[in-house]
Amino acid sequence: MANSFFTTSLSQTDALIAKALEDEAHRQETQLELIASENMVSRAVLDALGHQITNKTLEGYPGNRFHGGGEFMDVAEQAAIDRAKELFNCAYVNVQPHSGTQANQAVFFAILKPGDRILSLGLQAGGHLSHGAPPNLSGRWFEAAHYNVDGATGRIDYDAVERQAIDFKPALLITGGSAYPREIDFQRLRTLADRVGAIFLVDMAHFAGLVAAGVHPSPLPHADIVTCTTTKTMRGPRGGLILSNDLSWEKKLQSAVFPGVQGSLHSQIIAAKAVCLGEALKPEFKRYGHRLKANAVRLAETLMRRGVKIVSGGTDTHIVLLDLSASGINGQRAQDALAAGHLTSNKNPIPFDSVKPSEWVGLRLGVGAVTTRGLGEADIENVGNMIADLIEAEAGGRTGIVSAAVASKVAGICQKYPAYC
Ligand code: DSN
Repeated sequence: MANSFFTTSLSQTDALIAKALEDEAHRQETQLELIASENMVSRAVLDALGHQITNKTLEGYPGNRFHGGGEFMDVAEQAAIDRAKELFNCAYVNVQPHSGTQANQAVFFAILKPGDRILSLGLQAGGHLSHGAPPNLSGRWFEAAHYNVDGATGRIDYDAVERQAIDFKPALLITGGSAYPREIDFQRLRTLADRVGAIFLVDMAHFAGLVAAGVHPSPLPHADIVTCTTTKTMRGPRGGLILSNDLSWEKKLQSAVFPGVQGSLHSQIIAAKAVCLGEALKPEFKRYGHRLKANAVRLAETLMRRGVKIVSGGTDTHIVLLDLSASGINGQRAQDALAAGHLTSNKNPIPFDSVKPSEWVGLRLGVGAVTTRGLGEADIENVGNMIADLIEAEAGGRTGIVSAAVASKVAGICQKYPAYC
């Protein structure tokens, strides 16, 4: 007789959580997701995430585990490693980090000592918390300084970074982040790292999918070590990767992930990473990458035509960062106004912004999820106009009327491009 523990569905056993998941699915189906760190995974990735391989406990690496019964998980993890190597054309990959932040933490554990110096892109300039920001472990255990963008161009001020690096002498130079919308001059930073004797780390969490699709320069020929997530533009499961072309780092990085900062691996996530990396090797992913870039450019151009200021005057990635300082509303009000029109986004600092989130005047948009959903440039232009309408309405105290009209248009787009249902 079947054991009901294994056969009873969630909806039959836990009404509260079943309803929360159902509501979330409905939210995703009926709203347009514009948060730059989000995307939508394939049904195949979802299948792996929900598989009973989640039961498998393993420590160590394929072929060298601390527990028995790992032969099938070895197949999945080795596939993830091999596919990532092929995709990013690199010699070393670790697919076990539970997140991008943990990937960075493992790199620090492998190559730094407490108190060592880190130089990274500042948070307000688009950097990431895990690159030495004061509230993060990396900011407490290391001495961190941050470089900035040029106030006029919104792009990294490489001359200033050079002066700062020569003066600060970091052990680790980091670039990449969460809200920097432009391509980065990896070669110039590589040369600088060599000049000051620093190790060079590129965190490509946001633009990894663009690199994989061949529509963005790869940091791998330049960086000592590269980290990324498999979410965002990679449109895979939540988790991180560490990559390198320099095999002299391999031993340190392997032991820094396990047993350094992590214990047993997340089996279902690694299986899903393998699926996502396999998808990214297919020609369709290249087409996706091209559409992603074209959609981001169209969104930036549409908003600028409507008088919305865009940090750096455009984008080279999937990110469009709005500067609302002249609009009369802050990032939170813009986020709420877009939410009323069923467009999901997040308030964000812009360069030289306040450190208080409640005062930020930026709004970060990303086109990863809507591009996966199928929206093309004409749809994105419509969405850009809706966003401009909502910002103007919020500034003029008319959000209610405008948001109802936008929500109705968004409903039409969502019906035209259904997701999982
Ligand atoms: N770093 C956060 C973001 O970019 O939204 C989470 O990935």
